[in-house]
Amino acid sequence: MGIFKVSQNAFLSFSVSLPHLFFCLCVGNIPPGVNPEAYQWFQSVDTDRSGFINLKELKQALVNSNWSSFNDETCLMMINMFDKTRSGRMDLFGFSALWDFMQRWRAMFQQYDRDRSGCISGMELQQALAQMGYNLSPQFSETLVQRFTVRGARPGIQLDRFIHVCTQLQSMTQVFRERDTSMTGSIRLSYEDFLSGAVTRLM
Ligand SMILES: [Ca+2]
Ligand SMILES: [Ca+2]
Repeated sequence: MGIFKVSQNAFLSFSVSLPHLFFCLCVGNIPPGVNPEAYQWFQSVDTDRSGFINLKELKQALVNSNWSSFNDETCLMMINMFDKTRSGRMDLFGFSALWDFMQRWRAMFQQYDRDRSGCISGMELQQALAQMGYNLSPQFSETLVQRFTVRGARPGIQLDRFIHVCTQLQSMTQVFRERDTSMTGSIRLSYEDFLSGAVTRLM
């Protein structure tokens, strides 16, 4: 499954490891705490050589398994998550953290795409959410798939929207848990509390 247009071979060979020669050549420039492969990917994605990755550069670098570009919402969400400088773009350190984040979600996507169709069906999403610890109905998963299927495509969620959906679910669940102090599974919210939770947590 392709994920990145740029340096795709390097990405796919992650588990095989890159030639030692490359690491010997570039390892001296890599700051501590930055993944060497993230460092290499950063050089490819930072096309204007600004030292930062902006939304446009990120969007050009990320692809789904059907070769469609990542959607704007997911790219923006990821930049917001890893923009440590609060400047609307990622530096090398934020980008390295994004690399780890992408590795984890990509592996989960492949694990839960049980029929290897390249997208997550309602049933696959239901199994994924159950294994992630969510107690949600199959109907809820079907609703999510309908909501996040690209218009005109067959039902299913691509990697970008899978990451978006799961990250938003995590975030909203956290809002709920913070208020469900007695862990009863239900909370009372004022209208403005509800809106505040949505506004501050939905990225
Ligand atoms: Ca740049
Ligand atoms: Ca599938």
